[in-house]
Amino acid sequence: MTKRDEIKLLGTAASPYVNRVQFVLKLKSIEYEFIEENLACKSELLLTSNPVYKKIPVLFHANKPPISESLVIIEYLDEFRPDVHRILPSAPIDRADNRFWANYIDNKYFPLYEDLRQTPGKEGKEAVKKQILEGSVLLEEAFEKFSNGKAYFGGDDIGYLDVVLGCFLGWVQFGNKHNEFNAFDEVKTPKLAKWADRMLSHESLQGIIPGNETLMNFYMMLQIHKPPRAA
Ligand SMILES: N[C@@H](CCC(=O)N[C@@H](CS)C(=O)NCC(=O)O)C(=O)O
Repeated sequence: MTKRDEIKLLGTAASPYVNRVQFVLKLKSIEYEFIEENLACKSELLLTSNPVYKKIPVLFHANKPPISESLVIIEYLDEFRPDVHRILPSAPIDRADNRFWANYIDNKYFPLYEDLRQTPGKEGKEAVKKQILEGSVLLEEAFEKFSNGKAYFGGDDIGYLDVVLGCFLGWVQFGNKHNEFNAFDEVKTPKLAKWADRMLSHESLQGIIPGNETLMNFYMMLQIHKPPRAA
């Protein structure tokens, strides 16, 4: 067991990128100290440990250099503790395919939710919702391929893409509720809808997916610091 003071995670509970790291630390039974970051007034620790992006999460492992970017961090943890709950598949081609879809989720799919928040007017929002639903259909196809009839992207157990997409589920639900739509539609994306229910009730995600109040506070902070575009 890693000593508690060996690993520190700088973040905030509402961040899905931070939640990913928390999720992998939990899956791998690694103890750590959580350092709360205030994004409305960034700490010196954040600015000096991630001077390139100035974003959370940042992982500190003993006296090694800090590690930034959630995907980089979870892969580091997978290599650091390979004997407990491997999240990336063993074949290089499967790892490449997993990374491709993780990049799609981070660079194309999830940014659409921020776009939805920032886009003014009903018509504009409907156009973004359509793009989200098209993205969900692509993810449904990816799920079919990776899960191969099993419960998770990782097959019988939680894998890399379950962590990557699973940690967005709190925000997906929040987006659904506040925009009156369903991104993981039971008709258009039935397998993804069932997967989402399975993930949200999975024991290892309990206490990691933020509750509504935490999400709402973060959302209000975004509305102030990054207000929606003018109509
Ligand atoms: N690509 C980064 C994204 C991290 C990210 O966007 N973090 C947000 C919090 S959810 C942040 O720190 N935002 C501060 C800012 O944009 O200045 C990762 O995967 O770690």
